[in-house]
Amino acid sequence: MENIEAIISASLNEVHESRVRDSMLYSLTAGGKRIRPLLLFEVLKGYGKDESIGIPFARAIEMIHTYSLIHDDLPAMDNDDLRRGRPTNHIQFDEATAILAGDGLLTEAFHQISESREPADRVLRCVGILSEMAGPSGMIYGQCLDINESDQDTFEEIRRVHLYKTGCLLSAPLMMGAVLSGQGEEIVNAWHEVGNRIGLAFQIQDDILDVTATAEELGKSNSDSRNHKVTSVSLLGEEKARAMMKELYDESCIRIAGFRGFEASSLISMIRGIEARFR
Ligand code: GRG
Repeated sequence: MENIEAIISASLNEVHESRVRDSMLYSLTAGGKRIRPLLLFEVLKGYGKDESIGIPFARAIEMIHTYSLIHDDLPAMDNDDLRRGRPTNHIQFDEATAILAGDGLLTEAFHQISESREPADRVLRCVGILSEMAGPSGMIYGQCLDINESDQDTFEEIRRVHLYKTGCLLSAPLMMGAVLSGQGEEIVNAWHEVGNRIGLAFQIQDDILDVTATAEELGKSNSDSRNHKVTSVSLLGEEKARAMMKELYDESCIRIAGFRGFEASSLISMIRGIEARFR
């Protein structure tokens, strides 16, 4: 299989040339960490499947993630001007084009999945998972809670925002990897539980980095600190937040090691790598 950058940057080869395609490609190839597609490939590998069957799904998840970042940076949302070390999409292009680029990435994601030649019942289940995890009962629900600050006075409320806004899009590739490997619903749900823990840990870590790293190191604006947003760090303090993050990553690795028929070592080292990330 080609490397992840080649896979992602070829995603739009069949799309009509236009300003919106340029804008989609600008954000898609801006050097994200590719955590979500890599998680999908790791699950397939752990179950002994040919990773290349995951390519359309890996592209789809990275497209949806990229669209969410483009829209999150818009003036009507976080109004940020730096993302993945570059000007945000609406700064580089314009607001209308950035909105279209996000819409285009979301729609094209499902077109990519339609190109899969895996068994139709598995492909359909993946469409269900991805649309639920990204949609109004998933990431969009989390974003809706996030922009209503009255919903965020306690850690329980913040935890709910994290679970939906961040956890759902990290659970989706784990769950789709399990479906494409022929696992049943019980195991798919167990992967969802793992994704919830990784998602919470990942967002707590993001909150810690928001106060401990510079925008230059992060490649994005420290907008939460700047906007005095309630975060896990502002509610728990850095030390408690760090302890909780570690516990959640540890728990995820223990659960992964317990999956029957799954060779866990490579995914566990990936998760330990995420735990050690600086951006
Ligand atoms: C506006 C539709 C819409 C959704 C917004 C995902 C999201 C919901 C907003 C993005 C901002 C944010 C802080 C999301 C939490 C998840 C997170 C930490 C995203 C950054 O993911 P990384 O670190 O990014 O994987 P890269 O750039 O490496 O791909």
